[in-house]
Amino acid sequence: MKLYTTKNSGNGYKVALLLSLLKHPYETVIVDFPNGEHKRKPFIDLNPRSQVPVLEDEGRVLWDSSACLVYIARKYGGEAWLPSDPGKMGEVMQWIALALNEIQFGLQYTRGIVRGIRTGHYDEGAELGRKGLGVLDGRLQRNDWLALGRPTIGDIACYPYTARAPEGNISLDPYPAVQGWIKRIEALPGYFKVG
Ligand SMILES: N[C@@H](CCC(=O)N[C@@H](CS)C(=O)NCC(=O)O)C(=O)O
Repeated sequence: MKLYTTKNSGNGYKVALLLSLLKHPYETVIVDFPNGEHKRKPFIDLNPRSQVPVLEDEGRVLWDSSACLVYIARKYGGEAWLPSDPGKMGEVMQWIALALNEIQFGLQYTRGIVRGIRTGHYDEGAELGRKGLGVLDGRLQRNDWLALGRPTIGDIACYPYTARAPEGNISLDPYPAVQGWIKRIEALPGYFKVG
């Protein structure tokens, strides 16, 4: 298995984190973003969106962190990280939806703007990001995990850019339940810190 990513990609890190929690071996391929490797062939043959992460496994190529998490969880994680029961699967996928909307276009993008690697409207992103944090905090005030009472790929998808929100000047102080959840994720066996 090969994971195409960059050193600082929170989306690539989601995939690496699940593989680490599952103790599944893989090879990391660093894509040279500063030299625009992701915008040219052969990389765009792997992902026409010019983005990391990309996963290659047994001749299959998948782009998007969520697609990679779903694939790995179902293929190598048994029923633990994404159960096959339709209702339970739907519960997990709700949180993936939050990761791909409020968290990506809110927390990921505001962090990118602050770090100078992305242009865009900071205030709009910050508002969306705080909306996402409010939803997470509301859920986590009464639950240790986002779905099913245990860690799932919903937690993994939401974790990296939530934990890094302060790098986008969005404080986690108003979200104590989110802070407790971050600590629980960081205590999971096999967890490793990004970078
Ligand atoms: N929804 C995608 C977002 C992927 C994404 O934003 N990747 C960033 C790195 S973290 C990237 O490759 N950016 C380069 C670009 O968009 O040109 C996912 O979850 O994989």
